[in-house]
Amino acid sequence: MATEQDDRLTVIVGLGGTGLSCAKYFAAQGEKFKIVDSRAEPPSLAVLQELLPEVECELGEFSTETFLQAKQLVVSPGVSIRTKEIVAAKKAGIPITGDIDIFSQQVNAPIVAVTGSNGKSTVVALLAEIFEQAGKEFGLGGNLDGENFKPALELLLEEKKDLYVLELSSFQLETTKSLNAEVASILNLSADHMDRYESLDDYCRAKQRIFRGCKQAVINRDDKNSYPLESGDAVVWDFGFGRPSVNGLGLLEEDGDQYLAYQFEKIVSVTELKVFGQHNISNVLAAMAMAMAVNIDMKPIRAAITKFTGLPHRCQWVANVSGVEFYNDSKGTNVGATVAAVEGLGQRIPGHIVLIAGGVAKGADFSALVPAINRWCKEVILIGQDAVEIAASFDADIQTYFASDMQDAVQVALQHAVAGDAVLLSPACASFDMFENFQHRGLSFIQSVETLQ
Ligand code: UMA
Ligand code: ADP
Repeated sequence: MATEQDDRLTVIVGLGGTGLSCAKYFAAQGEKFKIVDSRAEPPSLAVLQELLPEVECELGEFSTETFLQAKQLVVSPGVSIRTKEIVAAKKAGIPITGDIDIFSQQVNAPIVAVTGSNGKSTVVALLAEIFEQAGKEFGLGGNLDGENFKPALELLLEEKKDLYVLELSSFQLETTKSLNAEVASILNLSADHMDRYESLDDYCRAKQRIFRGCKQAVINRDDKNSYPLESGDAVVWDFGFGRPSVNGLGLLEEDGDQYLAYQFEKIVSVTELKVFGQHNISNVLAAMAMAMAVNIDMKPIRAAITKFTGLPHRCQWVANVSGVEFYNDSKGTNVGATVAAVEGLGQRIPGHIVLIAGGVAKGADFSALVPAINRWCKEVILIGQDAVEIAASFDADIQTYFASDMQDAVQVALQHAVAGDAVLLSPACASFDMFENFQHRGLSFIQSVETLQ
């Protein structure tokens, strides 16, 4: 009996980097599709028109009719699946998917998958260094930015690799049914993107989807939210700051020195790492566990973790001006990240921190910053659209200053610091009120510091 032909088009929702990669992938597969974007001039339009001029694009306000006529919707992470037209399509039974879901169905090599509120990019960069040292052919993609930007489906258009390392956001996981990773981890969990989630639980549930169908899970002993709620029969590895457990990584003390260790075996001394702060020790332990889960020997792991100097815009040293150290942590885009950066730097310097923070608050609760500020900071300089709202959640005795721009913030910070202090840009906010992205904000900080010298 002949089956009815399905003439409906796959609809790609969003024409940014993800939408473009989906278009290239579907074109290569011979899949019929169109693209919709609610903006008149989406970021990847010009490239799409050059590469695939025949593809139909529907720009401007989303049309429910288009969504209801779709074979499936492939939704970009920047578009909420709670958008009313998508909700209507879902109700009508139209399948909703995303690029990571498609990737996981098509790939035939192991996936090493990393999510978490903070430390994702650092951990995948550590894994990349480890796999390079081990001579593995690997692909790296997902929620990465800057020079490592590579939507996952781009990886499938390249030569096949031994394994794939994916950095995944909660947005990408929302549209992923079963990732089936070889090894998956939620590094840590603290509030972020509260403008897109109803509650922390809701955000947590999106992150949990990383464990669906995984063979091995890497959990953070110090963060219960990193434990799989449904692990099935996955092998579990763990990491944390205490002594290592049976299948775990942790810290061992000997003669006053601290060592990163697996079970009873000391691997490297904390002093051999080039990155600083407890949060980075946690990141290194997580990367070690994930690499061990895919059978990488300790030799390349040791070589990589002692070589790794960290990524730009993450607690990156910028300059010393009159004895005051300047650090750029522009990627600190939520409260948890800024707490980690303040704690890490505070423990390292002889003086106090002048913190530069602020921007787009994303519905966050800034009172969680107060204990770290009270302990390590002498002043907070606030920038950006939500500066006043942020200051209102601080204790009245925290010194605050509202700066007009980055140059003003940096100048005032230097005036209020003394030798031995540090000025830290760690905004705990998104950047798009004043800057193109967090890299632009970090570069603006670096340029402003240069004018002080
Ligand atoms: N769009 C609409 N309507 C909307 C919202 C967006 O049509 O209501 C359109 C925009 O006009 C634009 C497109 O959707 O054309 C943008 O898509 P996108 O925001 O998903 O951006 P991409 O370029 O596809 O980048 C996404 C991730 N961006 C987000 O999740 C916001 C990138 O993560 C990721 O690197 C990329 O896919 C490849 O996987 C960036 C990010 O900021 C680094 N991530 C957040 C974070 O790390 O905190 C989650
Ligand atoms: P992500 O990719 O998850 O945003 P990054 O590795 O880019 O994470 O780090 C972003 C910021 O988060 C850093 O600049 C630092 O302030 C903070 N951070 C990094 N690792 C951790 C961690 N393990 N726990 C808490 N904060 C962290």
